[in-house]
Amino acid sequence: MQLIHAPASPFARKVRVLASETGLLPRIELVDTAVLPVTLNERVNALNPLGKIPVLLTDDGEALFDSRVICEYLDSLHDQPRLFPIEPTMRWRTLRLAALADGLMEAALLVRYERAVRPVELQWNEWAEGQLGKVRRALLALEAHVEELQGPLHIAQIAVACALGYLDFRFAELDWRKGLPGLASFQASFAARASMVESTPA
Ligand SMILES: N[C@@H](CCC(=O)N[C@@H](CS)C(=O)NCC(=O)O)C(=O)O
Repeated sequence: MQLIHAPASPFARKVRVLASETGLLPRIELVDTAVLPVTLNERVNALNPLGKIPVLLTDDGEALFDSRVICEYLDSLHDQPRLFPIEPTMRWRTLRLAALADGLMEAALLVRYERAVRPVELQWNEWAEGQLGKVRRALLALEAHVEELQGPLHIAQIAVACALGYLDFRFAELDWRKGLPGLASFQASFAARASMVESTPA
């Protein structure tokens, strides 16, 4: 399999962490690519009409996107405990938490694009602040549900850790740990896992 990714992408990092945790990483060739909303990447566009990474090329020749679909696909390929829970209550709680983490990443990424890619004279600070409001509310909600991040490994732990890792990477000035001791403690422990260390964004 091939994973079309970028080292800085938190969405691609989720896939890499899941692959590492489930022993699938040796079966995946990592293919680095640069993707920005303002530059054409013909290869990515041909594989994913949305022009976004990650994209997984399976051994059957399928191009899978987005990161949620790829993670669930990979979770069907190993014989360890499932990272997408099957028991209904656990499943919907976990997927809701993972969606919150993904939404946090999306809002943070949009602010990154606004500030790092959009010409300064076109930047819209109120809009960026609105996105950062989503980030802050998501952080508060994650802190309130931090007990759901305990216990056996599941997809929401991975998604949350990658979202928080992205804030550390691109938004250090947010100082997200302030006032969020539960989340800070979760991240301190999760970030030490080999899967996280080896996928640290650069
Ligand atoms: N919902 C998608 C989001 C993927 C995404 O936004 N990836 C970014 C890189 S981190 C991207 O490819 N951006 C290019 C663009 O928005 O045109 C997923 O979970 O895979």
